[in-house]
Amino acid sequence: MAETIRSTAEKIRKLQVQGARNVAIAAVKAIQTQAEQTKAKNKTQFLQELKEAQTIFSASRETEPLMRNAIRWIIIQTQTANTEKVDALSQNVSLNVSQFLKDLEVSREQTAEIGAKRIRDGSVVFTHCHSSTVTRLLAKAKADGNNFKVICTETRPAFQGRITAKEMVELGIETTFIVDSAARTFMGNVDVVVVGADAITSEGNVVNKIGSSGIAVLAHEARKPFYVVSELLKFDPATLRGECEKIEQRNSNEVWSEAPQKLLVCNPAFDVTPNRYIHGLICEEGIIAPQAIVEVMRRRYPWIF
Ligand code: RUB
Repeated sequence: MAETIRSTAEKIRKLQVQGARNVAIAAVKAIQTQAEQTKAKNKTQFLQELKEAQTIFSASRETEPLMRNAIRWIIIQTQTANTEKVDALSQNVSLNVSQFLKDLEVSREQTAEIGAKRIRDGSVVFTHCHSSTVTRLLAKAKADGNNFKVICTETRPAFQGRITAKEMVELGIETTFIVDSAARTFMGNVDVVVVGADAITSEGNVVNKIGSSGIAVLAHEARKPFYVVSELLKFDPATLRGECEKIEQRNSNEVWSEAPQKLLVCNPAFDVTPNRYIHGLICEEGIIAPQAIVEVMRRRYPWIF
């Protein structure tokens, strides 16, 4: 097993690489390096290496279908490649990884282009955690000449909201940083809520950073639109077959490292926002009802089934 696979998986596990998109990108790049340095003697061994990497990455963070889908796509391309030669297969993986990264970038640009139109001049935008897809959309809205304010949560326990806050300040967007539990206090002044996604289920429910579903309920109560901004490839096909998306449980030390012994500290990383609280899913296809996800995936990404 190439060292790069283990070390990248470790970085992902420790949140040194954060956010669904960055996680998937890091994993496929490591697979590209592994393929370039392969010691496999034939196609069977080459595929075996890819499958070992798949197992290691899938275990590094459980709630990351974009990473799983990306690796699966690379394996399918390798299985169906019309060659037995290891050199050619290695080159194939390299090309497929580059193609995947390019497509992911195009999806994000299309998503930003579409979603930026929902960020009106003079409005107040609420976001939670750090989603590179959301911050790209906000950067596009700003570049389009809209002046808007952002409210972002700190996002306990790992404070990923600070990454969003820094990015917003760098973009010159007036930003207010609040503790997670202040969300309801501020919701009345908000015009639109935008959050990212880690997983989208077959029912169109969305798994995102813990706290997202509570914010969705608050937005609903205050009659503010709650949008999810996400690449379609965060859809998890296993949910169509009846599996429930696994919710990663993180180390309790992240919440309270010196907690009294015998205290049970729970630290789920994500929660599920039911589709009824989601105004729309902003993705490369356009703004769609989250319930349309299976139909859209069948048309755009049939290999996923
Ligand atoms: C990050 C998080 C982000 C999504 C989407 O959680 O919940 O909203 O991953 O991010 P964590 P992106 O920090 O635990 O990975 O749009 O960048 O894929």
